[in-house]
Amino acid sequence: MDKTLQRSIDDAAQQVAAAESVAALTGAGVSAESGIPTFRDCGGLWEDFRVQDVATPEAFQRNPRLVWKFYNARRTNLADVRPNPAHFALAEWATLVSDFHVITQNVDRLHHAAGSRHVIELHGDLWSVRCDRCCEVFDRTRESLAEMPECDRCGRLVRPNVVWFGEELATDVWAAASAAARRCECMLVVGTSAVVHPAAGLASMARDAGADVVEINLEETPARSIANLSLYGPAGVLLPQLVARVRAIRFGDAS
Ligand code: BJW
Ligand code: ZN
Repeated sequence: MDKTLQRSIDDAAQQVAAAESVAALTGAGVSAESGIPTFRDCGGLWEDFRVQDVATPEAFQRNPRLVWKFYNARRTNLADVRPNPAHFALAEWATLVSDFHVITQNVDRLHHAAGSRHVIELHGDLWSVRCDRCCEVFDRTRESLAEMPECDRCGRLVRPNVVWFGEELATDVWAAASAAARRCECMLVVGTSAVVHPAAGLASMARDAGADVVEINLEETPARSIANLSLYGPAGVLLPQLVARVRAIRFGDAS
C-alpha cells in the first residue's frame, strides 16, 4: 500500500481509537467488493433502470410487474453473495468498544451475515415483503418469489419491504439512527455517495454533536466537507487495516 495512505490510516486510527461510542453509516460501496452493484457508479443499477420506473411508490402502482422483476433479479443475485472484509472489519470493531452501531442504507443484510449485531436498516431489506392492506411484514428470506407475489393473509399483491424515493423512513428506525448519530464520538461514513437524504444528513448530525467523522470511499463525496479525515481506496482493504490499528492502540497488540 502507498505510504501516504498507510500514514493516513495510522492518523485516523490515532484520532478515533479512544472512541467508546462509534457509528458506521454505510452504503452500497461496502457491498461492492462482494459483487453487488452500487446505484450511481459506472455499471451501477441506475445505469440500466430509471429510478422513477422501479424505485418510487408511483412506479409500483403503474407497473408492479416491472418493479418485481427488478427486485426479484436482485434477490436472486443476493442468494450467492457473501460478506467481504469491510463487513467483517465493522463487525470486529464492535467487539473493541462498548457501543457500536452500523447504520446502513443497504438492503442486502450482509452486515448481519458478517456478525454485526446492532444494525439499523434505514431503507428496509430485500428479503422481506410487505402488505399495505394488512400492514404486515413477511420474511421471505432466500425464497424464490412469484413474479407478482401475494399476501399470505389477504391475497393482495405485496411489495418489497424497502424505502423508495418520496417515502418516509420508518419512525422508529429513524429515531434509532439519529440517536446513534448524536451519541457517537466517531462516525465512519463508508461507501456511500452521501447524496440521498435523510440518510446523508446523519454525518452532519454526528459532526454537529461533536463526533469525529471519517469518510472512507473510492472517491471524494459531499461528506468530505464535514469529515475530519478522508481515506480513499476500497473499503475492503482500508477498513481491516484501520480496525487492526485501532485494536493495536487500544490493546497494545495487533492480533
Ligand atoms: C466504494 C467502493 C468500494 C464503490 N469501497 N467505496 C434533501 C435534499 C434533497 C432531496 C431530498 C432531501 N430530503 C429528501 C429528499 C428526497 C430524496 C433524496 O434524497 N433525493 C436525492 C437523491 C436528491 N429522499 C427521499 O425521498 C427519502 N425519503 C424522504 O426524504 O422522506 C421524507 C419525504 C417524503 C415525501 C416528500 C418529501 C420528503 C427516501 C430515500 C430512499 C432511497 N431509496 C433507495 C432504494 C432503496 C431500495 C433499493 O435498494 O432498491 O436507497 S435509492 C438508493 O440510494 C438506495 C441506497 O440506499 C441509496 C444511497 O445510495 P448509496 O448507498 O450511497 O450508493 P451509491 O451508488 O450512490 O454510492 C456508492 C458509493 O460507494 C460511491 O460513492 C462509490 O464511490 C463508493 N464505492 N465501491 C469504498 N469498494
Ligand atoms: Zn395482506
